[in-house]
Amino acid sequence: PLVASSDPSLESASLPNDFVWGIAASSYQIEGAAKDEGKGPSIWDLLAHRNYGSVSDNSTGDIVGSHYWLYKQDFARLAKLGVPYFSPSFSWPRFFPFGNGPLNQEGVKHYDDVIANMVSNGIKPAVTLFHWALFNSYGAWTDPKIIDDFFNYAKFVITRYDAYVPIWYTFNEPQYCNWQYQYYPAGNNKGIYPAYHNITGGLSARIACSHYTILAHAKVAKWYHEEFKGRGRITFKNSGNYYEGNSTSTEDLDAVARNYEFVLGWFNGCWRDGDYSPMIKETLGSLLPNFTQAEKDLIKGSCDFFAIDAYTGYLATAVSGGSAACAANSSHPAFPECASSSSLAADGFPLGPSADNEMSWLYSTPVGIRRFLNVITKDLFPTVPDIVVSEFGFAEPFEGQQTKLENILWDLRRSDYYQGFLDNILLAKTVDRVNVTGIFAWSIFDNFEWFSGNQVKFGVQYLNATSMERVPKASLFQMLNWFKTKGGATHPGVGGNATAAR
Ligand code: PNW
Repeated sequence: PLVASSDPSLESASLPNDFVWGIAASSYQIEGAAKDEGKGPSIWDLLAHRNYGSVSDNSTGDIVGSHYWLYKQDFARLAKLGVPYFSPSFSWPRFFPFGNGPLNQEGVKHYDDVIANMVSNGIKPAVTLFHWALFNSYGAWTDPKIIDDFFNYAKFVITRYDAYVPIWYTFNEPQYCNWQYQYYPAGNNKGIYPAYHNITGGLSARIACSHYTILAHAKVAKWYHEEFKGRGRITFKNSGNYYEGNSTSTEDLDAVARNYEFVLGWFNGCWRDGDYSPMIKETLGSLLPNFTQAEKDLIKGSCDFFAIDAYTGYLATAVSGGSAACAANSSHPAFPECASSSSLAADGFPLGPSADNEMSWLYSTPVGIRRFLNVITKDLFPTVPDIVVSEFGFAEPFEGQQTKLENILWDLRRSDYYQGFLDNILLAKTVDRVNVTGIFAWSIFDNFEWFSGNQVKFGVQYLNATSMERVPKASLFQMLNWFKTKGGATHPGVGGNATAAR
């Protein structure tokens, strides 16, 4: 039911030339060079190496595509192809190997060159400060001490590169320190975000991690707004998906609302009154820490636009016993979300074509994205001025699972997903009048996919992990052609200079 069909209004629809688009990635997932040039160990280095078995194929991010060494080639190709934006993340332990101690000059020099090279290739950076690359010797995001460490790192990076970076994201998907499925069933305490592999997780850790993440974002954003007024924009990347009721029963609609509040409402006080959503406060009661009035003032207004990594859509169903009963009982297994979601429709069929087998959460549901943008900007957070889809993407089978390279390069399921997704973004903008101002495809080439390692391929380029060669897939040309037809930002040509001003 969420699969795209052709829409006559697409014929004439087009994008303005300030519509931001490009490709996204994250440091640990593409850089490799894990032990090189003074970088400290991050939680993912530790997890992949020490908690053997955590990553399903036992692979690590030690090498991946060696973007750390090959960024010049990567940017030259993006420039040739006419991609106007690239959204990488920087690795905190490359700047501060021990989180908060001495600065690593080799890391600084590296990112100086990365920014300079992007600029000279005419590519605008949209930089994420924290995409789960974190040195951790204490409780990470469950310890309030990290707020100042993050602030220190963020201040350094933003001060150094702000002249070249129009978009800053403090955090990638803070929802990940929180999401229920990372911590249940009990015993699965290998959450990626706060280095839970050595901390006993559970609800109190989720609550602490969310709390300090929100405060750290707000602190950085406030400083940025004061220091660099009018230069660029700052926000964080949400993770969230579209929900529709499995039926129109009050209980199922309540499950939709609970899903939205516990995923998006938890973190987005910046668009409301600086506080947690009333539903969260009511459900968690005294388990939830309070923000002081000064903190609420800091949080409110700390986001310049709404960014969301939105990949797919689900049907929401009330949990057994009912959401209200669950919310009143903190020992209920589904507490505090008290909602469940499914990617199967009532007839038992998936809502859309499914992705690679390890990505059980990912279905191609492009109509969902159109509706989701409407829900976020009109119902949930009406004060949002504009929304950027900071990641979308689709996984396909890997070599070995599907041995023919030609089938990997001729990635028809991904191409179909891209077409439907982009069309529905355009419809949301032109027909529904949602102010969507940008979109980033995940990812530049086949990356290290966290717990799925090398078994899941999201790239718009195939990566030959032996030769390091990148080969464009059909979906990349599909996206480029789509923007050629529909408009959006264009690449300005090469020749900029990012060293003079520093
Ligand atoms: C994003 N979901 O995570 C991350 O930002 C990337 O690092 C990652 O590689 C990419 O998506 C693909 O997985 C998500 O369950 C993980 O809806 C899971 C979900 C959404 C985003």
